[in-house]
Amino acid sequence: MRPKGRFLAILAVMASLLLTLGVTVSCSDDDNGNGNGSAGSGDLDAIAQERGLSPDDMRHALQSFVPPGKFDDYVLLASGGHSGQMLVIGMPSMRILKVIGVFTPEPWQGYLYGSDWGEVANVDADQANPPTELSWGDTHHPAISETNGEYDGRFVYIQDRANGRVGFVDLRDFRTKQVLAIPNIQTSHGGMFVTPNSEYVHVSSKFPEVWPEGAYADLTEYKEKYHSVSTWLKIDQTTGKLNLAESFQVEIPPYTQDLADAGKKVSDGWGFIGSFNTEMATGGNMEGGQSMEAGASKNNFDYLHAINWKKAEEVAKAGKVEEMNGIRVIRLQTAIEEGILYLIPEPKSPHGIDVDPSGRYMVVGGKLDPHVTVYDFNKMQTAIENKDFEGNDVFGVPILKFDSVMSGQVEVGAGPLHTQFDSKGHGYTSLFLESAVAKFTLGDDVVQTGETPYTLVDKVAVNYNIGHLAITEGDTTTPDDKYLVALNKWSIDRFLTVGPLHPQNFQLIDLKGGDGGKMELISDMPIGVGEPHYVQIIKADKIKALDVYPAGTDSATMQKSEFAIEGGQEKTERNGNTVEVWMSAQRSHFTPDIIRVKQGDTVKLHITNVEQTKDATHGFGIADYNIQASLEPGEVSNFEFTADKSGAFNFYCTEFCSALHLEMAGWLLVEPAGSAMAAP
Ligand code: K7E
Ligand code: CUA
Repeated sequence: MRPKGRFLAILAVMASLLLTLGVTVSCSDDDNGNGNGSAGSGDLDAIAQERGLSPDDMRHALQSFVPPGKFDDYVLLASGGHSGQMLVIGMPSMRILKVIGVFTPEPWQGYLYGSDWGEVANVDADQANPPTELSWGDTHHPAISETNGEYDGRFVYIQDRANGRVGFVDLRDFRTKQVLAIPNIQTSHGGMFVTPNSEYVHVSSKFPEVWPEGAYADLTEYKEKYHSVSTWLKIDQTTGKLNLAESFQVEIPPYTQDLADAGKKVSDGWGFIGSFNTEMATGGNMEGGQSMEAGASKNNFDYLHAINWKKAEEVAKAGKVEEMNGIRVIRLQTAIEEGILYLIPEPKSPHGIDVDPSGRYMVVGGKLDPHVTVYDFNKMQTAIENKDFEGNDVFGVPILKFDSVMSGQVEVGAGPLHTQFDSKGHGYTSLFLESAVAKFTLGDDVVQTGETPYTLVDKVAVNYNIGHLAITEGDTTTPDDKYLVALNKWSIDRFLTVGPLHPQNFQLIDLKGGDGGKMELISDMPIGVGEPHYVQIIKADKIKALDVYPAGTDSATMQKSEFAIEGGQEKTERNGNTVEVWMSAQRSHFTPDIIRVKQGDTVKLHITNVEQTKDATHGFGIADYNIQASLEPGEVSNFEFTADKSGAFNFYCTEFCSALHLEMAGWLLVEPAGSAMAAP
């Protein structure tokens, strides 16, 4: 049994916590509550006993609890993995606030269900793989826009690992505004990251692709015909959209490029990409060869790629590029000659590469090596100046000497993958094999706690098989040192069983301010979709989201829609075989509520939600036509479809908007072709 004294001590802590929140607490042990809303410690004791909660459980509950009606301090933007979505989660409560369709149709938002959102995904269609044919993506790494190295809460980008695309979500309304198929890339991994002033968002290839894009070449021609690139997509500062014409790519060797990160502060202007498979293995375990897994793990070192993007930008401006599929490409030879690309040896099947808040240290985890390797950007610059090379790779790219750029190695544990940082000179590395987070010190110029540089100082166990991890404001120049989230691939026995496909698990860890205190795991959050690879966590007050759209907004452009109407301006017009309807939606009716067309007509529908009341969202779904839209207050939605099926089709409001919501309905009457009846 638990000692009662410990319980009372915890209760006293809880009482003082509640008092600071302005809650009246009676501390008398025998006050069992009197029904007036104040809670006696005796109540808490009894509740804990009854529910089998330990003092630690109770403390953790208080650490992560956000009372009903109160807001979270942070917003966590998570990839949804192969669900193709993005998740918006409040922190520390870990309550899901929104699921955003990015590469996947999302009926709740009417995303890719007939309205003009279809255009979002269709613009910039890739030549080889038109995104229209794709209804899934593998969202990996979200990247929040930055100003001076700080998250600024304007935009977020996320890449599609599977199909080499990038999605842009506007944080004014948390909706996808652009899906761009990146030219000359088939699969992507290295990214997303934004440069410290959101000049560019970076994505590099995962596996190399045959060039010209879409051509065929056998794997025997891998070295010659398969190509990789590092892509720098220009961000329009007003709209957040990506502009291909002002973007550029740097060709890199056909290794398998992995995670990437942007330089910051002292290293601003550079980007870093890890790689594996410098062996250029192509598999073939049924063709007399080795599986990729074996072939790609032979070398003791792969290469960290260092790219001088500011120089690349100048070289692109100077026209030393090839125009390929709508983007300027700096070919590999040019990149070498202009000093844009350098390689740095990284040990044993490396994975993550992460740049610390000072911009001086680059940390690489080696999946098969218990160490993290820390490189020093200043040493790297000196080595480049002194041409301190150990030679060139087979493509002629200079390789810097490992010992000249390495600053320290720390034995952190089994299977190090990714690293985050606090503001006090610590790195936190996820240990996939060990299922733990290791905390260690960086170089002595950034360690602010008196601890010895390059030593392991703390470790916390997680459940189980952690991939990424993220710290509040983690990828900025000023991390918040408050919480860390462990993104675990397996949950095994942590939740009720819901079949063999177990949820993934986010675990919230208290960082104790990043100084002396031991890290502490405080809550679990099962994730019911995909594999949420990576997250970024931003202070909630940095996001300035709209409550309602300004009247008549086209949410795809965030401008006033040319089709916007006010109440009383509704109309229907016929032009040849096209019927165009300007409709309004308002609690609890559509006007007009009957649309009459002939089979085969083209129907153009413009629906304005004329309400300006918070949360007065309507939906618009038509039976049997696969059409569904979300009409948020002030929003205009446009549809164009062919009325190819005759019949009387009910349409209705799909959001429970009012007491008479069920009455908010109407008819699409499609008269059979050739019938004598005359639709207006
Ligand atoms: Cu390590 Cu795709 Cu970010 Cu996953 S990558 S873990
Ligand atoms: Cu409008 Cu329900």
